[in-house]
Amino acid sequence: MEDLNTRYSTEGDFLQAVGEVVPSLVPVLDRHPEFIEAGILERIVEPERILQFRVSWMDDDGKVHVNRGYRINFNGSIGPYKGGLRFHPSVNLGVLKFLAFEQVFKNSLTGLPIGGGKGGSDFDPRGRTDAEVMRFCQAFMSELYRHIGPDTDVPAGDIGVGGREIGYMFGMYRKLTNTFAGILTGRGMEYGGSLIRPEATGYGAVYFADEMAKAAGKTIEDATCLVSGSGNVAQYTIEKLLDLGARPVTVSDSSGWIHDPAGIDREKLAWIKDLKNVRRGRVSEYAQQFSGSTYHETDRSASSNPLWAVKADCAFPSATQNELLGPDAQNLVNNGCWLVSEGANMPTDPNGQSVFREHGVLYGPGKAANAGGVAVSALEMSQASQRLSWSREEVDARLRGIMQNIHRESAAAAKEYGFGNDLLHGANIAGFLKVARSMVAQGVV
Ligand code: NDP
Ligand code: 2IT
Repeated sequence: MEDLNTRYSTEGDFLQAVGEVVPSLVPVLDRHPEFIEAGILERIVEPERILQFRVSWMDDDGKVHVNRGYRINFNGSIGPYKGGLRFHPSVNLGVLKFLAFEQVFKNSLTGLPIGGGKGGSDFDPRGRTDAEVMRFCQAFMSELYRHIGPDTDVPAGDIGVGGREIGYMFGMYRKLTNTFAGILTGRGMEYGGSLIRPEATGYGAVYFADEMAKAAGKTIEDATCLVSGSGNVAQYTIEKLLDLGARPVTVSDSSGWIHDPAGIDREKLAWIKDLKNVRRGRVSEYAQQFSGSTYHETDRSASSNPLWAVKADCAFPSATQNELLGPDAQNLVNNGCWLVSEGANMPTDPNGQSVFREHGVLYGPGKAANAGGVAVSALEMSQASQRLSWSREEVDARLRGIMQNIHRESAAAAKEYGFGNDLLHGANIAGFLKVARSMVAQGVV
């Protein structure tokens, strides 16, 4: 950590992600001196390759813009690099390195043959027309296409990259290479996508919550639930919560959040999907649409987010990293919250994690709880290479099985290495072991 802190002192999110894993590995390295001899720890924190490129594009008024594009091939020892693309103004190398590092462990946990990668750009899609987004996606792919392939690296969506962007990028890849190949996941059903991929991250986060609750002799049925975000992950988290009889009462976006004490039902959820996916509006409109709900603007300089101070049983942070800090975790605990399942990547900071640990909150860390998205991406890759498509029921049953398995293996690893019921340590260890063994087997490369 000392070496990393010096070398990468400006990459705070990356240092935080590594810092959350290293303590879990201490007892593992004690038991496996071969990992120390093979320099696994020193190697696993360095990306195998980082690509950075210029993305030049023209807006609707003919003005030229330049953004930075990235793809990180973090660790390919158990399969082709796999992980999303994020388009958001906050994207930089430190953010993408944190996401790619997490992805290595997450992808290993799915039990499927996928290595870890991540990429994206500091392009801001907000307020851009479809034509501008298309030109940006085409410009981005006009460089990325040389570096990806079904057996090399298979990107997908993340913040700011959904079905529309995947479609535009796939079209450009096909034109440039004259091949129809499974080089992106999250594709439309008409051109090689998988049923349940759009739903998978949110559904998976709720399946994981269900597993945690059951293992503790509890249930999320009738539970009041806080959800942050209003994008892909948040929408399908709410949908699955409704399926299981829970009561979601909040959503948010980067401007503010909504509290709807009556509960967000299916009709309101359909309205949110249209607002965010079609009209691309702001959640503030919800309060005008549905009486009894309230809108609160987010104060970015505040040390806590009042969304997490709403009284509830369970929390599903599903927006972005470090959106749930120590004081937020304390507010949740004070109000009796007993379960947190992370749809987002690294939404809870280390202080928040300590509060959950101290108070015995059932805590599903992102790399375990949100692994359903990438797991179904891997199922999309399998279907694409077989040129077959599986039914909704089959993919959903596999997703459910994978989430159960991740829970079981993380819990078992925690116990085996002396961390009790701590799923954060357990997920880190279970994810690490498969990658570390593969790296040892493949020699010093
Ligand atoms: P979307 O772009 O669909 O939605 C993101 C949501 O989070 C929007 O409501 C957005 O608000 C809000 N948000 C984004 N950045 C911030 C910010 N800095 N502060 C507050 N709110 C913010 O992305 P996804 O739903 O796909 O991703 C959400 C999280 O889930 C991310 O952490 C992502 O890495 C993670 N994830 C996604 C997976 C997937 O399959 N898509 C898989 C696993 C994890 P606004 O509308 O204002 O931009
Ligand atoms: O963080 C993630 O796991 C994702 N954004 C999904 C990655 C993928 O390849 O489906």
